[in-house]
Amino acid sequence: MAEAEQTLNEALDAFEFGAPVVGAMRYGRGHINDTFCVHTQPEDDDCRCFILQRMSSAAFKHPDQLMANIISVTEYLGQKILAAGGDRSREAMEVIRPRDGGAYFTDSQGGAWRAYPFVEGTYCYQSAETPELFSASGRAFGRFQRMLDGFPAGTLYETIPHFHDTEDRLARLKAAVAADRLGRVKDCGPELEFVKAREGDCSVALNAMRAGELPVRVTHNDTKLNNVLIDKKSGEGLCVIDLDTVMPGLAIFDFGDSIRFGANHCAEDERDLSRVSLDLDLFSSYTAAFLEGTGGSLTPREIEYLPWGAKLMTLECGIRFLTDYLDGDTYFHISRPGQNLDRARTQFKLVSDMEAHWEEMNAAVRAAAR
Ligand code: ADP
Ligand code: GN1
Ligand code: MG
Repeated sequence: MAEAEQTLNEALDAFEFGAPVVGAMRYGRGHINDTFCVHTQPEDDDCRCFILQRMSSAAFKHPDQLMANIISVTEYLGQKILAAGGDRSREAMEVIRPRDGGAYFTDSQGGAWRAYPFVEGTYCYQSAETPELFSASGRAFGRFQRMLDGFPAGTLYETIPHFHDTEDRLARLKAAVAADRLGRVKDCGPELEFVKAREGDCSVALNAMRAGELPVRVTHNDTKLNNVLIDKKSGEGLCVIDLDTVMPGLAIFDFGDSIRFGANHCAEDERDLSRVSLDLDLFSSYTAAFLEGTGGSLTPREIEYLPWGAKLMTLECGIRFLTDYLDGDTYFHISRPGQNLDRARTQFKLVSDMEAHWEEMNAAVRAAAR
């Protein structure tokens, strides 16, 4: 697919932003969609911003289903927020319909675009600068899950089939190795050995789910710190964004993906692996905050499995980065060659560190649950 800039003007024309558009530029640090911040200038008011996104065609094969999910989830959350006396316009996403009244706009090259109001007065962080900030994100993701407790899960489309099916992710890595499309397998010996030694781990949560020990809930499934907006005034998690993967899933995976991304002090693509480690203090504070946000809705079994959620989301993400590296970087956006391999390496280093601190992680979870 061509650069999103080629059809940006078509997309800008397709939505009614309420005032003349004075600019649009690339925005944010997401790995999947092409995101732009649109500036408008009302005649006698301050400039207003909107988010305009071209949805990734590599990730999402059915934009109609994706948007149907997002509209029903945001409307459901909106009702809950209003009922609780909250601020609907800031605490939940809102879909702006294109002029033709559909849920999204299709450009002349087949690209699917959507728009949201920009949630003003918030920060979006790429790393947990303080434990308080990380805790705020944990409460927000926990609360998000609790708010969706009564959502009719059967009405949701599976926007990315087998998204957190770690066994399937492993199988796809093996297929990429077998294909070795770009001759990159030779660069990945230690990483492939690392995964091979943990093949059994890939089934731990899925086995517990199949055995009925872990319930399937409506979950976010992509709970990175940069997928929650933090209120500038209160420092609290205000609005959970990036709802592309809200689907039936495991609570421990929402917990785990936040730990993977946030409970360390390095970027996902850090090359100096000696700097990559699990920060147990951040782990503990996030655990307490996430449990607080879920409001006691997790079962004892789910709580017991939280460390597995962290380890498996990290292992799985490493497997996904490695697979994409072998496939030729077709899924995750990259800004330099080798970035997906570097990302895989940080994930595996983090998994090793979790294994080295497994008892402490379990003790921290028990302490937070007390
Ligand atoms: P991706 O799937 O590529 O991660 P996101 O939906 O997470 O895309 O958007 C990318 C970034 O854009 C976010 O991390 C955040 O910084 C910003 N963003 C997205 N939606 C909004 C919004 N409604 N208000 C403010 N910022 C937003
Ligand atoms: C992607 O969309 P974004 O950048 O918030 C990915 C996640 C990965 C993450 C790794 C839909 O998240 O699953 O864990 O990158 N999202 C999708 O940083 O694949
Ligand atoms: Mg995102």
